[in-house]
Amino acid sequence: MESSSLPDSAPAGVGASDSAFTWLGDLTGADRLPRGVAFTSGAARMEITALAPNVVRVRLAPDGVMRPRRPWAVDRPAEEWPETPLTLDERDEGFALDTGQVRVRVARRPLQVRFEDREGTVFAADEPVRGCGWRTGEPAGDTARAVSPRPVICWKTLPDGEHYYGLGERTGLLDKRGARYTNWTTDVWNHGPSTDAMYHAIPFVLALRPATGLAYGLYCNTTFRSVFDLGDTDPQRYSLEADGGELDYYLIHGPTPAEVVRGYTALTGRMVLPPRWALGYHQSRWSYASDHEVRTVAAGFRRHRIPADVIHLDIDYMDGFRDFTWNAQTFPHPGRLMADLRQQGFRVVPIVDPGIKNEPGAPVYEAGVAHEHFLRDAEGALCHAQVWPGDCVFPDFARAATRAWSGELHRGLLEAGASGIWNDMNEPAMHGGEIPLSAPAGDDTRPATFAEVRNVYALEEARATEQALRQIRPDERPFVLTRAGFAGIQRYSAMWTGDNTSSWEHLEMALPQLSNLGLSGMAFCGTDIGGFFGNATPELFARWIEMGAFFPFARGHSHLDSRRHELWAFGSEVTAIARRYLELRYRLLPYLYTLFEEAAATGAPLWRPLIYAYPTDPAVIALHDEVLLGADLLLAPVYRPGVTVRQVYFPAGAWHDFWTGERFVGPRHALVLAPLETLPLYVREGSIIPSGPTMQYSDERLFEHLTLEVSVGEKTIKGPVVVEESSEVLTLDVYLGEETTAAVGQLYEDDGHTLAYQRGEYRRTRYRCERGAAGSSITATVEGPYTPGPRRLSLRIHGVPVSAARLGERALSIHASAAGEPPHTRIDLPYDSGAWTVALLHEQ
Ligand code: MIG
Repeated sequence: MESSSLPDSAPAGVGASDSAFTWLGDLTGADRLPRGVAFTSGAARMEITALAPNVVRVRLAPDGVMRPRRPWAVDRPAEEWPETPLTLDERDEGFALDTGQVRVRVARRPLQVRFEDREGTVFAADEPVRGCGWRTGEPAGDTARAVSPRPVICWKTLPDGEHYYGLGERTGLLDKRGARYTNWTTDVWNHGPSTDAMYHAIPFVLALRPATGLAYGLYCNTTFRSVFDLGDTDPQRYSLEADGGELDYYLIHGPTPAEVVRGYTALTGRMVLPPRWALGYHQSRWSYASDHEVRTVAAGFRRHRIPADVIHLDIDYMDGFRDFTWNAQTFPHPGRLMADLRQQGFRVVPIVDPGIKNEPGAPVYEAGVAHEHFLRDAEGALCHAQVWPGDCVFPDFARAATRAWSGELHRGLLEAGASGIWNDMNEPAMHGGEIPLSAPAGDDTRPATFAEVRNVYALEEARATEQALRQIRPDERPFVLTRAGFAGIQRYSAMWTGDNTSSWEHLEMALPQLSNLGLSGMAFCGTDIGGFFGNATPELFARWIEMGAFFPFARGHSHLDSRRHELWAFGSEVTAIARRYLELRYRLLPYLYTLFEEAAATGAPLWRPLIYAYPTDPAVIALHDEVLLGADLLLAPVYRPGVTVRQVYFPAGAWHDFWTGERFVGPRHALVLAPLETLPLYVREGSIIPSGPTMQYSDERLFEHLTLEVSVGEKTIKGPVVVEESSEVLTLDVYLGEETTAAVGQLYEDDGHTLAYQRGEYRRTRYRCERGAAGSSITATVEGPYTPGPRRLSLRIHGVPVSAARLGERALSIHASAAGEPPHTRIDLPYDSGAWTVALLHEQ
């Protein structure tokens, strides 16, 4: 069975002609609310409230009745946001609500809304002719409309020079202006640049006007199927449209893209810091079919000395594809297998699909039926359809009791030694049957139909899985991987972009796809490295692993009919490239981990399109093929066959070639050499990048408190390890240059696997280099009680030749860079005392 054959049960498109809609009329009343104002227009009611100075919510109920709160995506109730001062001003032409950062103008005839920033720049203005409306007349006859309350729409003016990003998981290029985007979780087989609905549905768009640097976001708060029309039907206006009966959107003002993403993730949540091992390389294939095969793959990594941390088990580990079972012939001793792999530094993540085999007599099925955990249609019959185990029934994850029940079913897998869980097929995907959109779903306290719940099916499943991991192993951070999702999925899970293809187009697509996911709050994302369908050529695979080594989520995966895609399957040249780039990923783990902490704290993506950091630069509006990893690394991957030269755009500032040290001063374009083994990679001048040793897996060589046991006769004495030549080295690369007077960097550290960091058990070290005419000084300051293990320190100064260095009174030896390294001066400190200052004398 192919997922290709699974029908897409999405109803035919919203987006009817204007005549089917009634437009909001004149304002007839206004009442103060705790956080805003309620306006009326005949029977319709519009509530405008402020959650923060830059976050404003607009709700419109055509019949005047506000629907109960749906906490699926926005799980933080309005009352929990801090007080936001709001001034209200009433004039002849209408009302003005002012948060200090945003002014909401409400016009009377007709009732319309527009926003202004402090300079008076108007944005997200209701389009004068239509504005907000709702469908009158009969539903179009498809199931969604028949069962959901009437569709609603809001048209806004689309100014020249405004560009659109985000929208979750999207194919195609970076800037989304000029097309329509449906938000409806779909198993899309063989997707390509013009595919619309994807596995993830994230009804969030980030708008940017590069000319003025104004960015704002619109989150359409409906889990019903919804559509953004961003200048498709009319180049002068855009719309948000939802099958659900209430128009509900949050406007998030920046003015920077970073502030928009921060506001959007304040609303929909942020990730829990993942365990550090999840930042390592993951290896998967459909399917590693036996204990023996898994061991062989694991051994292959160590034999080829390619770093990796995780092996995923696809559906063939199960007995007849039944969740929570093992195939007794092919995986006779799962506990022993996982324990042995752990000895070699490997974790195991098995797949779990939502469908439970329709199998009277089987315990999971019987328990699910007895406690009403499975979805039933409106007539009360169990919904069933074909998935891998055959005929299946489907848990209603929108019910708390079902989540708890399903979560508990994971105990066996986790106790046997699984480290995380992979949720597939959760759009949900099935064939030969469907879950009707009229099927009742959700808790008794929040009854809904499947029309409202389908989009959050994966979100709620991932939530159940994440809760299970936390409950069953309270000392460990959860790791969940999901194929589908909705706004807020970042709270529970990492994601991958589903079934891509081993083609150059799909490699290219990964760049904007992951960029837009990051802008949509989903920082922990990646594509199947090497491509899922089909066979990668050695060249394609080499380019994919070069790029994929920098994916926030780095996993190789391939279809069962494809040729082997393990990293050593393409000959020695590609094996060496895979080793080179994954070794680099592992060396950069201190930098990466610091970025993950930033994502967990602020929602900032790791994988950033250039508009994120350079929003006023017109050259980057549509620049889809370069990305920033954090603030300091610029990647310009090659994604075409036979190409060994590419154009790179350098935004403002100076950039150092990571491999050669060549310096480029932006803004400018340059042609650079990129032979097969080279991913053009640049470091921002003014940065300090922390890195660690090369490792085979993420906790092979930790900067941790190791204890040394010395046996003296009968007695064992325990004590801290002394810093010696063999201790690990933390490297700080300091990038300076002619005009640059300061460089800064950060290192975040904690134990890497528990939630103790949430109670303050971490250390943040801030590095700052001040450059004078004759010399520089580099200072490290620490915050937080966590103490990493003893280590030496290497400072590598790029861009300014150094002739002498001191730590206090102590002269430090300096070393020239070796041949083949980018030119720098290395200064070794005997140990890292946490807080320190090193003085440098420049070569005159
Ligand atoms: O119908 O579990 O996207 O990663 O290997 C196909 C088998 C089901 C789809 C996933 C893919 C996985 C495959 N699954």
